[in-house]
Amino acid sequence: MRVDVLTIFPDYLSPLELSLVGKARQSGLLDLRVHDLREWTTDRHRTVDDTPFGGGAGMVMRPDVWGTALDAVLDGAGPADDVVLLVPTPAGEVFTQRTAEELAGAGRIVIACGRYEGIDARVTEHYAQRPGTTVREVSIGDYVLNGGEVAALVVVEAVARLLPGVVGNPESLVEESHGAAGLLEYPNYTKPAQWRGHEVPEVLTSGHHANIVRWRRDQALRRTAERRPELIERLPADSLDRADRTLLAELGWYVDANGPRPAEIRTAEPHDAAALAELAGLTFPLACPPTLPADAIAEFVATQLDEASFRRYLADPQRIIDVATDRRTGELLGYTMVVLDSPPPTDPSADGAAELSKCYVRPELHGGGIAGRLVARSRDAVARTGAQQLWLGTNVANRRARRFYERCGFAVVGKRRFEVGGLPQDDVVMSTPVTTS
Ligand code: 6GU
Repeated sequence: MRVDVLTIFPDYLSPLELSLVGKARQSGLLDLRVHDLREWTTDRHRTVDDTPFGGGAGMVMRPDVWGTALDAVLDGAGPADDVVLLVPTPAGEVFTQRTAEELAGAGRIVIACGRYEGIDARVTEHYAQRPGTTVREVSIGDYVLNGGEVAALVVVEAVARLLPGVVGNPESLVEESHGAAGLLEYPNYTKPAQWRGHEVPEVLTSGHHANIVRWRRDQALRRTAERRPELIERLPADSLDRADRTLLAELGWYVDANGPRPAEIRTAEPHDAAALAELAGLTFPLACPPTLPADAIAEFVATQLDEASFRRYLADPQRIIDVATDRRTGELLGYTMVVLDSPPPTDPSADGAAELSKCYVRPELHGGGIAGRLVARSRDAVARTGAQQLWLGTNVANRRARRFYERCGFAVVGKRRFEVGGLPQDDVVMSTPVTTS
């Protein structure tokens, strides 16, 4: 690849003689040339700038000097039809790993480093019209530098290491921060295994490859959620497996068809009654066996899951209702309801037992970890009341629910009859001990 850099400080780019980029130049993978802009000045003082039209502080670089210089460099060696003219400026589009990848595919890059208040705007306007030339104004971040030279160093290094043969082991390009996975990279460790009292995470020395892969993925997700939450929001939904979603739920996210969104888990308030009734009416029928007539389900929904019932539940000090909502829109995503001092039918004399009477999540969000977080919160609330166990009944036919509760630590302890619209249904009773964590 051919790269030309134009600057009034050619020495600023001498670091590009070192390290990987220096080697790439020596081996011919990168043909990098640095030019002194002042070579194209014509006056005695080698002037490159002047005062801004319209007034204001600082100086602006003259278009005539830049025009002569760029014509000479662009018409020199290298492909004439696949050139990117790169202009570093804090007012540019943000330079990212995607930009670097795109530039690595260009035939040729010419970098025009401005100083002072920048280059006369007609220069980019003019070269954008040059056939075979793409002009890109790029910023390397939200801060101000004195000129484009440091940005040119950044761009050349980021692009050069993507050129075939520059990085010795191409594998090391695969799992990097800002790579295709869209996550920050997991932390790395090497010998010694003990250093100043700090140990290497045990999983990394376990030899268990699948666990190591999972641990690294968890670390990458945790770091990204903590440091760059906006990157989490850009993850495609289909790139996230169940373990990812469970972890993201712990970290305060839920995943819908569009990807992760921030969620909020809180105690329900009186104003939630209508949304609770709506969601209950939508989700309860889905938990019923297919043999149960629709009118029996409808009667149950109309008498026990209507807005008036939820108002009563919300006012009842013996009940704890928690909700998960979309943090931005407030939309209700799921809820749990616990009834305190409610012994299980399998053990009617049990003291201090609480019933997980409801746990429902919007069907399109099933498997997204929200229910697990809601159950964890209910369990904590129950623990604070001093209760010893949390139990629930779920229809024998609902194997999906049973598997979910098993993952939450519940075990089947017996059966019960549960009436829906006057029709007795077979439920399994599941229970979990509650301890303060
Ligand atoms: Cl590309 N140039 C200057 N002068 N300042 C910057 C920058 C570029 N990117 C961030 N700050």
